[in-house]
Amino acid sequence: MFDVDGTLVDSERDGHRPMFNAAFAANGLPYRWDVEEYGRLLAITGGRRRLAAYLESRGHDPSEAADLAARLHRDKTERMRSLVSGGEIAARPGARELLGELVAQGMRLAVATTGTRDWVEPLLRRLFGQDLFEVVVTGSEVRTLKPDPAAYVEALNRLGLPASRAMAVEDSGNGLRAAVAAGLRCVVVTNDYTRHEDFTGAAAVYRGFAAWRADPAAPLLAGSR
Ligand code: XBP
Ligand code: MG
Repeated sequence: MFDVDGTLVDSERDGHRPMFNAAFAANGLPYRWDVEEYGRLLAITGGRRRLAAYLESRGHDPSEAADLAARLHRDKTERMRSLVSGGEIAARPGARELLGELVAQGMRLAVATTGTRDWVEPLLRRLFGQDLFEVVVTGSEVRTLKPDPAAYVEALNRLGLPASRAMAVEDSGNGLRAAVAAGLRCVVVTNDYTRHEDFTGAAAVYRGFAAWRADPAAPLLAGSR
């Protein structure tokens, strides 16, 4: 069960972040998130929640912040869809190869993300094909986002599997906590934004898919334990 943002794709710094900034600009707002500030804001999962929390921190009252965040997020989601359809978001190196190896071993694949379905679905279709993932649960279908386990619980339900028969792959501490709270073992594949986070409880931590695939003790490639 794979996370998307930061895991299958490096989508945050040069994908979502500039699209949030374009939405600010198009709506006449002076805010711009640089690489560093966006990294701190990633602690709040979900683009709309992230926007609302930020707007409140900039002095917008909570109900105005919620409305404005919803409007900005719709705008940003459209921009993200265009980025995806323009082929601007690539798979992380080695991700496609790993997925192919897992399928060849007869594993069933799923996605559990807090991202919005409107851009997640076209992205997965474009990068990995229509039918690779048997189940795709996005942030649009669950009430609570990671680190809450809801997306993983829903994905397990749709797969019809207990957590003991599945495994999660994540890039972040929030994602790891969501997976562990759902009872899943979790491999972490870090990226520049997450490599210093606390991954206590992970089954393994790798810097990338190449490192994972090269590791003879790799938990999934070695079969389920
Ligand atoms: C990803 C998120 C998402 C993206 C932006 O977390 O938190 O909110 O940053 O996408 P994870 P949306 O990788 O743990 O799923 O704007 O569509 O929410
Ligand atoms: Mg992630």
